[in-house]
Amino acid sequence: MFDNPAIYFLMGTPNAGTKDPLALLEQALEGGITHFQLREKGEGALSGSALEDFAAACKKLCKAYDVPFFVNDDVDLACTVEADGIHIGQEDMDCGAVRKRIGYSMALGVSVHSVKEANQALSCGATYLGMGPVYGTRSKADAKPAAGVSEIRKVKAQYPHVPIIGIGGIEPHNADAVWQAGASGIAVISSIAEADDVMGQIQRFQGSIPGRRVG
Ligand code: TZP
Ligand code: MG
Repeated sequence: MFDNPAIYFLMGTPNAGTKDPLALLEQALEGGITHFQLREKGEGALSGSALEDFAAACKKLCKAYDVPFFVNDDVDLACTVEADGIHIGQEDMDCGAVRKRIGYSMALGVSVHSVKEANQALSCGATYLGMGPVYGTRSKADAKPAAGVSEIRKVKAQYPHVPIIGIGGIEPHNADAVWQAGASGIAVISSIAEADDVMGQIQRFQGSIPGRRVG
């Protein structure tokens, strides 16, 4: 699931602003994102059956592009829509309890900030680790201060085969440090969701992948 460099797009309806969220997701899929996570949070966030319907529509679109569909935090929703994976943070459900609930047919992503948290997440059978915020971010209200890439480097040194996805304030022009630290992918909300040219922006992210630089 993370064999190739990942451009992992996260979005909920509030991130789409004035754009149609499903049209935005489709542009991102068309542009070449490799993973998608529904992260429905903040003012105006959908809930209940509206959220389930939206999640099902996102999953269907992702399936059409053969892109794995993840749900943030909400294990019930992930199970209801039969997501390909769930992503949880340190403040969410205990990762061991989540793994027990979802079994091994679903991928499990866990946000970690240190080798110690990585040890814990991997002992729960985490499929990949999210690490950040690398840079300052406007997209997460309770984000920790920007951490740079030093912890990514440490976790990578300890666990060279575990996929690490960097997140937080990542733009095409600052993605290089994240790849160089050993990340298997970059996770992005605003730089894709708010782009005037979503497909062009994804091309720029693709160009940041070492060995795939353009121009
Ligand atoms: N976790 C750490 S930073 C972040 C999350 C969910 C938000 C990333 O959004 P953006 O807009 O790409 O900085
Ligand atoms: Mg969370």
